[in-house]
Amino acid sequence: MKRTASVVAGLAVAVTAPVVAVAPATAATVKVVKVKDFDFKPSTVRIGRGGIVEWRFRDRPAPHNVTSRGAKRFKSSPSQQSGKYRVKFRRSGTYRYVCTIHPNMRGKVVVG
Ligand SMILES: [Cu+2]
Repeated sequence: MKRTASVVAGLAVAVTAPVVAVAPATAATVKVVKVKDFDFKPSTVRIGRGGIVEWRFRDRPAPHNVTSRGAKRFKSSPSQQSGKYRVKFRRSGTYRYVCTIHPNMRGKVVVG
């Protein structure tokens, strides 16, 4: 399935296991965050366990990234101008993240 392949591609840059997991053939909820106008829209996303957050980079030519704060749980390409990045959140909790290029760009994912 194309969706499964996309999730796996997102996992390639994941640092640790707890946040992401491959669950093939499961129709997981996907919530979209637009990366646009030097902001994450919406900046807070709530999702159930096992849900997927998909960041869509729409701020060309400005490059951005999605990098978890604190423990290194997820990290997109360091300088992304287009395309998307997906993370599957398996455990409950609040996951704060930032664009390391523009530290004022901050968001969070609330799982559970
Ligand atoms: Cu940025």
